[in-house]
Amino acid sequence: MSSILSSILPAPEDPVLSLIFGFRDDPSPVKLNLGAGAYRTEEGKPLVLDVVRRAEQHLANDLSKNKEYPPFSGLPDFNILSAKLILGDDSLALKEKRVVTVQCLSGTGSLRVGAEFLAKHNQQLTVFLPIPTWENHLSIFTMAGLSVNHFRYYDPKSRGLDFKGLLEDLGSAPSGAIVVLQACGHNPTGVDPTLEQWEHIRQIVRSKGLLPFFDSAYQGFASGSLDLDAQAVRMFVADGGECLIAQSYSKNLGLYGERIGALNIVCESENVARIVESQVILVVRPMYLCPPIHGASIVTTILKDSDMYKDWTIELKGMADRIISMRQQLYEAIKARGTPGDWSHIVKHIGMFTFTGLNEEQVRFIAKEYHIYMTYDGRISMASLSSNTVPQLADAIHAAVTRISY
Ligand code: PLA
Repeated sequence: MSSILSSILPAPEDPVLSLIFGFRDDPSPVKLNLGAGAYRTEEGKPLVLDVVRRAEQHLANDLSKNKEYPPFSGLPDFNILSAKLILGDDSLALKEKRVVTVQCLSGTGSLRVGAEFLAKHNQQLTVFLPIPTWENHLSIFTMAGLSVNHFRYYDPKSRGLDFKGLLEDLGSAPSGAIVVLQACGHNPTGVDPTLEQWEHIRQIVRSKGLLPFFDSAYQGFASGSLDLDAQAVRMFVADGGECLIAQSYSKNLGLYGERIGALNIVCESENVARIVESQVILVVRPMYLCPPIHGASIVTTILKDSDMYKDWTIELKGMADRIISMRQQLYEAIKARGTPGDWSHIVKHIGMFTFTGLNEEQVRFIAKEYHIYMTYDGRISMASLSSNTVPQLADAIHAAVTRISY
């Protein structure tokens, strides 16, 4: 009998996986993984928020809850509360009922459902991604059938925003094209536009008739404030124009494995929203019928209860502040070693990640000699560092920079 499966070629080597395997197979007791974008405590452990434990206990004790299928678009309360969280309680778009919200499999699932929807219904099938961006964006949009283009975002020289390049590239994008913008805590660079720069971006996006698709994976995790981190999104929604927003609760509620998030589509009228919702459901149903209920129930319990909500904001700020203090500690430690170069970008960057500026050779050297693992583009997760591991990383960076030239 001829085999179909045995003739399949292996997938190309994934740099992220080779990093994970490298870490896994390293026998060193001091090995440190800064490649994964997941929060760790000062003790290097994964964190389940207290408020999440409380919500889960509350759900377990509530015998009125059952395990029926939810609607295709997810739990209605979850959707309303999620839309309010990103758009603000007083959002005009919400009052005018022109926002469609669909519970999805976290940020990735929300992006994919949005991409499939746009591939089916948007006239212009080109999507513009920042250079660089979260690497999965490319596959998500390509696999949905959209054609991917890029716009300049990061300037390696200044280790900041290439604002001029960004405006030039968006200024020459074709009308109707989709533009992916990260709402805050840009992955992998840690570089966000200022509010003033966002306003310029908004003007160019609107004047060129582009469709903004926000990826909001880090709301509250960047600045420590849910409202501040939503400012860019709210600025676009306030002008009355259309946009899409993929929301994730992986980082801000630490619900990584629950796969809980939402896709919001802001339309120009209630009537359009109703039609859009009917079509989004046609994307969802053949893929996975309806989303899972547990993560959505946890989020709903917390967002509904003012005490739990308040406790969440405190725990969230605690995580964001710890990350910010890791930036300061790492910067001071590198400075104290007299490492050549300007390292102030470490404190200027925001969110979970920093683009260190280390090249691939330096990254490999650090893994081999110091047992510290990061992605080959030199990205480190600040959320995986602790006061104990900062000196180890500062030593490694110092050695890499002084022994291997840029
Ligand atoms: N959007 C951005 C910008 C992200 O960085 C990530 C996760 C997601 C969406 C998707 O996360 P979610 O589906 O859990 O909501 N990026 C991680 C994870 C943290 C990964 O790629 O494995 C990262 O390390 O880049």
